[in-house]
Amino acid sequence: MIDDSLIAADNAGRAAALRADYDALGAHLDRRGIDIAAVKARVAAFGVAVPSWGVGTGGTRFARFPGPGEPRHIFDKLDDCGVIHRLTRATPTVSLHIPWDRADPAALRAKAQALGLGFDAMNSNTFQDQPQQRQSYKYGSLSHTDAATRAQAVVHNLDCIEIGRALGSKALTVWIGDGSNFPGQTDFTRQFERYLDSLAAIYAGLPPDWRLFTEHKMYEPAFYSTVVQDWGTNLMIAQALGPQAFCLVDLGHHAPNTNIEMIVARLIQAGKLGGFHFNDSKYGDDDLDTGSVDPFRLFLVFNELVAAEARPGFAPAHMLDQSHNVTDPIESLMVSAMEVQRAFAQALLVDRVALEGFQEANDALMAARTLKEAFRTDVEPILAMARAEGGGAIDPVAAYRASGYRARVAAERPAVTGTGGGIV
Ligand SMILES: [Mn+2]
Repeated sequence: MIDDSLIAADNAGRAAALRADYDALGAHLDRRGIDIAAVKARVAAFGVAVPSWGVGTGGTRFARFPGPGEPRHIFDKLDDCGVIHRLTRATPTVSLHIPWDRADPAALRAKAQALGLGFDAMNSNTFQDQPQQRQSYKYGSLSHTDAATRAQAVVHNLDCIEIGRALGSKALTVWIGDGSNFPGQTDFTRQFERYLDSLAAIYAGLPPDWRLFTEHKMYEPAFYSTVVQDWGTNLMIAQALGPQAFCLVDLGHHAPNTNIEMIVARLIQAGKLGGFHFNDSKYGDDDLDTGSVDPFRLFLVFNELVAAEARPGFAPAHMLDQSHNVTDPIESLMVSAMEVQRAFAQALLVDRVALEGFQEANDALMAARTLKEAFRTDVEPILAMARAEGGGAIDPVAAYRASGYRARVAAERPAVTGTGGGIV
């Protein structure tokens, strides 16, 4: 799909400048007592999962504007995910959404293997009705007042686990749209109790080496209240279910100015941080590209993650979860994966011994300066060198545009003309 020779040709024109920049940064970091090769090795080993739905154009509650060459099905989506990983070497796994991606597991495995991809967490969908579905999710799923509707939603999640087992996945992320749109519409406590009962039934079906992730979301699609609205509720769920249950933090699902990095620290302290949905947000929700609005916040989140690395069994899952309405989704996902790597690399540069010293001495200015020194460092040569040495592109967007991939798949895949809303 992306010819090796094309990447090599594009890299050839950039290699000398990259080498010079990398060597200069290496000398600079050496003076700070940091081994650039060690940072590069950590970056090269760092992967973030791509959500299968991310390679399609998203939408808003107003409308969806389909782009050219939209993937028709999961196999097209895997092709697009393969391109992202081929060029960035940063996205080795794909996260599937059931039932959108339902297909023969053997065929899925073969396709993914051919593209050098694996499967990340499975995502269940009980927020929309499917053809031939007996009970409707209009008024909720796992927390629905009707027992048969709740049971149907539980069975769907167990089905997702079965599919995931066949694919080699090791985690289930439970998605719901449950909540309310009017004060008084639901009883907060009874609704949450029903949700916890349903989740306990799902948790009981979890293989011993799997993790279950729940994600808090302040609003949307229910705008008055959502069942899992904040990290406190999320932590209550993980603690009620047991040791295989963890909290997922979606950076966008917080009120503006919320101190997300402190939430991350709290969940780490409780031993319940499961992982992330990366994206960015200006006012609310989760639609903007990772690192596009507030890269400093992303860095501060990674600062907590790197600080927690020494904890036994600490292995958070990383996934992008964003909606692309005005860009080519492949380009947005490549740039976003690199932004995640950038924040990770910057966090690796924090002088933690010095930072702790300044904290203990109450030297606020020097503590803040220690973080800023890491954040201000342009780590692009490290990321680019890691990509190049891994067989990827020094400039993935440039190589992608030179490849003509989008025009090629647009010729193969029929144009989508639907005009419906399409938020994911
Ligand atoms: Mn999310």
